[in-house]
Parts: sequence; C-alpha cells; structure tokens
Amino acid sequence: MTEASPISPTQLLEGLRAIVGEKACLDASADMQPFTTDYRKLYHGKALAVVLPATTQQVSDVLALCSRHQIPVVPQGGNTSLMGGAVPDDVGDAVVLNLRRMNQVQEIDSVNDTMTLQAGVTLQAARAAAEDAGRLFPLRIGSEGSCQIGGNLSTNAGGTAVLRYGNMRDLTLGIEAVLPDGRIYSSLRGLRKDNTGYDLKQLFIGSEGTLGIITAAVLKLMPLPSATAVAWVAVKDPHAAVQLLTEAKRIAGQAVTAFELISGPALTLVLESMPQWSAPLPDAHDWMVLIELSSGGDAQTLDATLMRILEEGMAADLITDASIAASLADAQAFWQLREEISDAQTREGGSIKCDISIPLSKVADFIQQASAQVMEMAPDARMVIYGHMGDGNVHFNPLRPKSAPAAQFLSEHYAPVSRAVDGLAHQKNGSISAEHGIGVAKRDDLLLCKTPVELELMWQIKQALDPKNLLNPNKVLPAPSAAS
Ligand code: 2HG
Ligand code: ZN
Repeated sequence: MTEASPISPTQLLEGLRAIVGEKACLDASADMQPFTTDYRKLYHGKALAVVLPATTQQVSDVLALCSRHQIPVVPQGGNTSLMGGAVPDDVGDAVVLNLRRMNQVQEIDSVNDTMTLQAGVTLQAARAAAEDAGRLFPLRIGSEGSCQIGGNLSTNAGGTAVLRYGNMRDLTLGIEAVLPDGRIYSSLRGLRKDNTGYDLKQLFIGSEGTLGIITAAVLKLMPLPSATAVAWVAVKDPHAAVQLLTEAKRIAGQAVTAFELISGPALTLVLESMPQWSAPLPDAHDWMVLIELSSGGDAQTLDATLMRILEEGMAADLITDASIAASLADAQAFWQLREEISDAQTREGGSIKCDISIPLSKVADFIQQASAQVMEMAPDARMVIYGHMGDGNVHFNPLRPKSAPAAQFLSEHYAPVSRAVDGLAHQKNGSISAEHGIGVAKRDDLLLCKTPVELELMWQIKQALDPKNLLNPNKVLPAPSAAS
C-alpha cells in the first residue's frame, strides 16, 4: 500500500473549499450535526467536514483529494437509513459527502420512457417530474420526501410497489458513479438491452456507497395508471393473507400493485400515536392487509375486480371484514396509516428491526414461528409485524411494552431477538435484509448468513474498487478477520 501524503485538517478544509466553494464545506460541529446523526437519532458520529458538491466533477475532485491523503469519505443522500449506513462512525477522521445539491432532473425521454437525473433528486421530486410528463416512476417508500435517488440506488430500495414493478435494480438502466480515486464510471445510455460484458452498474446498486458514489442515473418510466382500487381487509391469519394474495393474482394478474400485511399491534400503535386518524374497520383485528390494484383500464372494471377478490376471499373464509376506499381521500387515509408505522415506532424509542424476506410459500410459517420464539424471549413486547407481503418482505419489529423504557428493552433484547429472528429467516432460505441494507447495524450478522466464498468475493470486489478502504469504511462488510 502506498504511503498517504500527510495533510493537516486546515489544509484539507482549504482543499475541499477550493473544490466545492466556501459555503458548501461545513466544519462547525453544530452545522455538521444533522449529517453526522441518523434521522432516528440512534447513530451519532463525527466528521472532519461535510461537503455538498454541486457537480460530478466536484465529487470526483473531492474523492481524488481524499484518496491522495487517505481520508475516508461517507456518502450520504437523504440520511434516512435505518441501518446506520449513511453516517460516519465516532472516530472523526472522515469527510461526509452529501449529494443534496445535485438535484437536477436532466432529461425525460418520453419515447424511450426514461428519466435521467442527478443522484440528489428526492424520490418525491423524481416521481413528480415523471408525472408531469404523463409517466410513472413507480418506486414508492414512506420517506420519499427526504430520501434521494442516489440513496435509493445505493441501497437497492424496494417499498410498497415491488410486487408489480420490482426494486431499484429492476428500475435502473444506467448509472454514473465516481470511484474512490476520482475516476468516473458512466453507463448513462438508457438501453434496455446491452450484453457487452459485466453489468457493472449492478455492482454499485445496493453496495451502500462502499464501492463508488452514484452521482446520476437513467431510470425506467412506466405508463401512469388510469384506475386505482384500494381496500383495507381483515384476514384470519398470515396463512389466509398468503392465500388471498394467490387468489388476487389469479383474478387480477398484473393489476395487483401492492399487498401489505399489517398486524393488529402495528395499527394500534399508529392509532394511539395519531388519535385524530380513524380506524379503517369498526373492530380490532389481529391481521389485516392493504390491497391496491391499478390498471390502464377503466375504474368500474377495476372496482369490480377488487370486489370479486373480496367476495371470493370471504366465501373461502379468508377474510373477516373489509373496507373499500370510496374516494382518493379514503385511499390516501389507508396508505397514511400504513406509512406511519415506521415513524410511530421511532417515537416510542425504536424497535428491534428485522427486515426479512422469505419465499412466499414459507412466509406465514415464519411469522408464526418467529412470533412464538420472540414471545418466549420478550413476552410483553408489542409485535409490530408488517410489510410488503406481496414480495415476501416482512418487517418484524418487536417493540418495548409500554411499561418498559426503550433503552432497557433494547439493551436487553435487541441482540438475542434479532439473532433468533434472523437465524430463523436464514434457516428458511430467507434474507436478513430484504430492503433496508446492512449498514453497520447488520454488518456482523452477514457472518451468519453468507458463506465464506460469498464473503471472500465481496472483499475481493471491495479491494479491487477501493484498495485503500476509504469509501464508507466499516459498513456492509464484516472485518475479514472476523470471518476466520
Ligand atoms: C416501511 O416499509 C419501511 O415502512 C420502514 O421499509 C420499515 O421501519 C421499518 O422497519
Ligand atoms: Zn418496507
């Protein structure tokens, strides 16, 4: 390894300011604080500086400077990671590079059905730009107002419409990324077919900024649906929910856009925290699903399709009650209840986060078995279980009982409970991170679920692209020594 040429903090700041400008380089700790702490306020780090570049060239120059002097760089988008993936550790030797000034939608090609944009565009702005052009950009997640396309790409974000449209990997035709030494990789060509060797963009997507910093992307656009039908449905249990999903797909095919599972305690938590909001059904239920159908056809046909799914579900004894959204406002109110589950947990001090995906055929058994195990370990925990059942993704988030302080509950139960839940998921061929990534929170758990060959390959790729280990260090990859 080549020796780093030494640089003092003052010289580094001068160098960074020469690249991004005086105002776009912060070094006062109060100014840096929003960038060094995650939004749930669970990870508190330190940094030498926070830089806010405005162009890919500036990102490249910052990385080249930092590489020359062996300064770690932590890339950051909207800082909405649930895994501590976007904030520095508390050593204080890193520069945080936030992409929010790179917020231009550069081109919408409505013949090619693509959108080219900078990484700092928020998901909400990307969706709005597509809609203005009469198109849909279908990624849908609760943090859309803050999260940025670069973060969505670097975590391969999923959300509530994966069942129909796939996750970020499926929605991306090309990216531009700056490598740790400042070189710029680009595949911004907007091609749906390109078999000219390795698909390098997919290395960067989902790598959580450990291989390069994504600065732009070409994303796929879809037709805007002309009809949407939404229902909040009480089901007997998770097995019934899976059966209902199978029936819904048989009856409505591709129109099934979202199929979200919600446990009774998850809904209760939201209603307690937002008392002005109404419950979607008159009675309380242990298990519910939120179904959304959408199509390019007419609303009446889609409403009739939804009705048929519900009638057949009732006849088959899968459904115990249901409410169909009679208006856009109703549909939005249902979705608001669903989207609030995550923040409602944060307000309670945070829960034990397990973000599982399981083959659909095993998901109901998994929920039953994992719940039984957790109830033995933490009998009073509130079982906040919900998620994107349509694609096999369960957010399994036991939350402290009201009587226990969050810190006490989490310190006692976080490690054993998440190990048990993740272990069970792994046994059932599942993943311990369906969509939230690894960050620091799940880094060492990779040792439990990746084979030595997988870990070795991951490190070899890291070594090839980031030989000085400067980009988002200590995230995603467990230390090689820990693997032996
Ligand atoms: C959701 O589906 C998000 O609401 C957040 O992925 C999940 O907070 C969570 O565990
Ligand atoms: Zn989710």
